[in-house]
Amino acid sequence: MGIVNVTPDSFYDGNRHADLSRALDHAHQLIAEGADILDIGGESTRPGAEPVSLEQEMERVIPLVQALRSSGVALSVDTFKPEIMRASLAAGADIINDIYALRMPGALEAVRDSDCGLCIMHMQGEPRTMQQEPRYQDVVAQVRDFLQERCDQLLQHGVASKRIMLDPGFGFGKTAAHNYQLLRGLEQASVPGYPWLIGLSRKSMIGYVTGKTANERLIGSISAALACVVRGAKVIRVHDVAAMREALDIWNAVEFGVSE
Ligand code: 7PJ
Repeated sequence: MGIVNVTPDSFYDGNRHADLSRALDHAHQLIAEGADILDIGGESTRPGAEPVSLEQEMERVIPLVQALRSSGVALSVDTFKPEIMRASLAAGADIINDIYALRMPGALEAVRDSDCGLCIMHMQGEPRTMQQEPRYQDVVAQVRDFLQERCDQLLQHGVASKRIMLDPGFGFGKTAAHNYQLLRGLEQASVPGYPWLIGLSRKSMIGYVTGKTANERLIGSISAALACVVRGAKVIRVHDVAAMREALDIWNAVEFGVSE
């Protein structure tokens, strides 16, 4: 899953894809590099980021979905706003990726009657304040219990289980220690029957270990992503599609062999 940000204040590619044509170029590059899914986001959710208005998010996201709908890859929209969900699905989006796990009023109703895929992520608190003092008794058990509860809720509302992917939410209300405990315990944190989507591309948990800035976190990000793949992750959300694809090609050769 390649990340296409249309958020001028995004922490890594901030301002680079701020306008539609540049975002489109970026999207096409990620497709050429081997992305299977594009994740389009119009509001930065990095710690401390300012919220954007509904109108602004709409203007950023919907034209991109329309422009990319016949590009041959699945389109995911990273949003927690029900209005953006509805408009995205009407414009041709295939997946709704919600860091609030469809907990916003009206979100569940916005996706329930479509057949779109859903990414349900764990987050403690909310983006503005979530990194101030994250606390857990047992991060692995708490993430699992939260995700299990959300799955039960969605199923009760008539959402088919095959539509759902789960995400441990690296960096969302978690210290570096929590993030690595969670990564190590990814199998114990899983809810049986649901695939993991993971996102840790260039996040601070990588810089915490290497001491490097977001621009310098590629190798660390790929390493951590492969550790998630070993533990069963099926979708990897990344900025660097070509590098991730290459790492996965080698991973697949190791696990499944190569043709002669
Ligand atoms: C994630 C996300 C993630 C999912 C962001 C960033 C911050 N969606 N949106 N999982 N992260 N599902 O990319 O650093 O980890 S925005």
